[in-house]
Amino acid sequence: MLESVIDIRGLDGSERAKVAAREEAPQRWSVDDIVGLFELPFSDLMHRAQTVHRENFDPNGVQVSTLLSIKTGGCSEDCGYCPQAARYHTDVEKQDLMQLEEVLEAARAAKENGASRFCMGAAWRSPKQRDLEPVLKMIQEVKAMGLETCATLGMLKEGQAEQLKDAGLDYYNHNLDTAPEYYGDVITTRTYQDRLDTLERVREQDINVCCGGIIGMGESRNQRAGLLAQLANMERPPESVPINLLTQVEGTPLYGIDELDPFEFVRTIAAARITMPQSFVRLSAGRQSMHEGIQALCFLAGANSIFYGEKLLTTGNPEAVADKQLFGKLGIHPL
Ligand code: SAM
Ligand code: DTB
Ligand code: SF4
Repeated sequence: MLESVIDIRGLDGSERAKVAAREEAPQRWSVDDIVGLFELPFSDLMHRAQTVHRENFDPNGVQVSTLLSIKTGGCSEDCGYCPQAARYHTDVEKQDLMQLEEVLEAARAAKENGASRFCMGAAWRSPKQRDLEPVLKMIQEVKAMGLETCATLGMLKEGQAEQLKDAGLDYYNHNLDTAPEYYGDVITTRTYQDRLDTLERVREQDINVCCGGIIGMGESRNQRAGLLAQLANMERPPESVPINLLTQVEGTPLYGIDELDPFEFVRTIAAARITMPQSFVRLSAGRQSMHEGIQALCFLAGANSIFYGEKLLTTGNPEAVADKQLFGKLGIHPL
């Protein structure tokens, strides 16, 4: 291989590390390779993640998205983590599809607060054509405000991704959630393959893919690595990879499960950064319960995107002022 004949004698430490990281990077990540990353001493893992991060991104820039739940609750699916599933008894109040003007008002506020992307989420298994049409209008108008647009509406049928593309959609979020072998323990009303099919439809239309998962659902380390292997080995890895820490909501089956050690979450972010060097890795749900120090470690591990604003879809997120202060303390600037 060409890289193996590079003479590293004249390089300084960080340059040598870059060459080493390039040489080590396999084309395809096996689950065992990724478990190997998780097993590294914490400092070594962080160093590798930082090296990869600095080769590919401005290390102090973080992309900022704001989420809005445009249709809430009453969902027919059985995702074991989700407060919006109709079958679980949670405090979420069902709300029909929002009116265009209300959505635009929220998008305007998000833009004023510094968000560059506006993500609209709907608690649907899959959008019906009569539901999709008003959403297409929302996408067109939000885009016209100069914001990037993202939507997460469930599974897409033939032709729906094309309509979203024509409306100006920049990103479609659809998560794999966990490793294939743990998936059936969490969701039974749709398959892993259904998710891959939707992602394929999004890709075919050249819409950017936002796809990640949830950590802390009782999965093993092997399964965390298995989720990352699925993402990293895609023909084109997702442009955006949300790593959510499970937000436990009373009434959902996963409520009360053992909490994940925060360092394991940081390790997952670092492994995502190393295996998907050019993707934005989003430190997604779970920040409200996370100490600032752990969030700082996540940024150090290569997370470079967050959700900003007091609410995610139905659960809380840190106060905007607190995030501004954190960015200030860490010298991070929004992208
Ligand atoms: N209904 C659509 C779907 O499932 O694709 C879109 C909305 S759904 C709420 C979007 C994603 O939010 C889920 O795939 C899941 O990864 C994440 N999510 C939902 N509830 C969560 C929770 N309690 N903690 C962390 N992430 C969660
Ligand atoms: C993603 O991966 N995380 C966001 C977004 N995509 C849609 C959603 C997190 C939801 C957390 C639970 C809630 O607020 O209902
Ligand atoms: Fe419905 Fe999406 Fe929640 Fe699953 S994650 S129950 S599909 S809203």
